Amino acid sequence: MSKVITLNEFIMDRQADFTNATGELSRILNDIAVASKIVSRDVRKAGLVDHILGAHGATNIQGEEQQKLDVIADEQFIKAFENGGEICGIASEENDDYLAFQSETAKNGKYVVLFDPLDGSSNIDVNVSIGTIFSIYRRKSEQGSLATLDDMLQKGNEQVAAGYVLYGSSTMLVYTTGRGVNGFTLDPSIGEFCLSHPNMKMPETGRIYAMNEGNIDICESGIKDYVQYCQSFENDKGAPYSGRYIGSLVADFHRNMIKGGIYIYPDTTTSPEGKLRLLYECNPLAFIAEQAGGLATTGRERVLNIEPTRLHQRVPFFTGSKNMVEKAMSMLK
Ligand code: P6P
Repeated sequence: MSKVITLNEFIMDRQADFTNATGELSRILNDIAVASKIVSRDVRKAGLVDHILGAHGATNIQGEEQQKLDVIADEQFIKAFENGGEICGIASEENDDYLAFQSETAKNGKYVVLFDPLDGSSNIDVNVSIGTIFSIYRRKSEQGSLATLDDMLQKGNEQVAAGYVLYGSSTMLVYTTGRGVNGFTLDPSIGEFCLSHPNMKMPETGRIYAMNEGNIDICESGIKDYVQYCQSFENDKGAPYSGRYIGSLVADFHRNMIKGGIYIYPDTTTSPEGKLRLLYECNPLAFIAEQAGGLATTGRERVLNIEPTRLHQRVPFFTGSKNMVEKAMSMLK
């Protein structure tokens, strides 16, 4: 039986890879891991504790009812970042504006984190997997000052790290710092994330396409052509395609990381910019997809090249196995 490598050990070992690493990024990743364990504990009992279930009543900037777990998760991560001492500010799906932390310690932080604390939360009541998505940047503003909006509006290719936590049949944390992608599974018996998926690579092709086909008549015809292609032909390994759509981005994305596949959320007549948010959903997953050998585009351009203009801006999102994303893009007019 091989030695169990915990996330802490892995981060410390990898810290040596970075010549000028001073441990700050390692501490941030550990803070995320601790907050994720707490959120995982709360998610696992969501069906039992009435005070958590049900809409929080308030609605977030997306106009979506906030499930109480959304708010709890958001607060958990903000507390971890604010007290960690490395982060000077954050932006979150659940907060209309970015937050610049006020303490002298936090103002000396060199990084900012953008995150979606609990994506897919509308699935909580039906016990479907949900996830956290995060993206870490070096600040652009002067150390010692308050974080600024410019610190948040950076291109995806400026990320120093990105990852997701999947609260599924097990709780997994998957992240990259630009040197490949590694996955860790939470062992609740010891409370540690343990290396379970070293050096993750997204299969170049797959047989799964994930899209809300209810939108098929309100998006561009090339997408309908691609879906019909999947329904009529076999993939380049002679296997028939299958439609699988969980309706929870992190779960659909992670399945494609393991098995290969494509996830498409296009722009539609009702969502002309698409539904998914650039800064804390598409950019971090695009970083991971590319590091694992996959692709992430808007259907026309590389997601990581997009110059952001608004915190909660949305983009169309095509991500997954290289061959499948290229095929889908070739069918767009
Ligand atoms: P639809 C959840 O709200 C989410 O942001 C993603 O997790 C998911 O992939 C998508 O929206 C589902 O959207 O319109 O298909 O219900």
